[in-house]
Amino acid sequence: MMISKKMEEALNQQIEFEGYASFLYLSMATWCDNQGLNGCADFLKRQSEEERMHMLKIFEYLSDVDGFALTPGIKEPPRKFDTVQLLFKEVYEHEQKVTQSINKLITLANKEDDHGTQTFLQWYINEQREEEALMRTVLDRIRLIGDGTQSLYFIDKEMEAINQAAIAAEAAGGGAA
Ligand code: OFO
Repeated sequence: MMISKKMEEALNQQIEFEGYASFLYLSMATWCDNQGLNGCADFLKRQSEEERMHMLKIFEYLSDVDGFALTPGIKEPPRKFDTVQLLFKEVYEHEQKVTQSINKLITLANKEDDHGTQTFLQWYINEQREEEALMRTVLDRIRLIGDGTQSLYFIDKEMEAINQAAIAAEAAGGGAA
């Protein structure tokens, strides 16, 4: 099976998008680490690894369909964030953008009558549903904790617990949390 140039180009853009997400979350992890928020940093490092895996999956797919995956130049993500609460809001919004981008890819695959790519992209649809649900849980917990004096301590503890639960779910074969 050979992929159309249009589809190849769009998947290469997605490679860049996933790569940027990986760097963005890594940069966020570094900032959290610097603020002493180790639970948040570990959560974001795992998310960063996941995004890298999403990027690599497209490399492999393009190679399977006789396409050419381009290694993107990734623009530097922000280094500083206002608050940890706003940082996680940004993660959620970024995930929503990724979902929109996957939806566009599926629309293109439909137009191109490319059933192979449509099937390949189904994995990303499920992944995005899980990621958005996870990030909504994170935002709900942060909201419930509120902004009392010890809120950063409790947010960090909560993120550590969410991260451990995600690792356990992955180990049990439950996919991305
Ligand atoms: Fe790959 O964008 Fe999130 O999961």
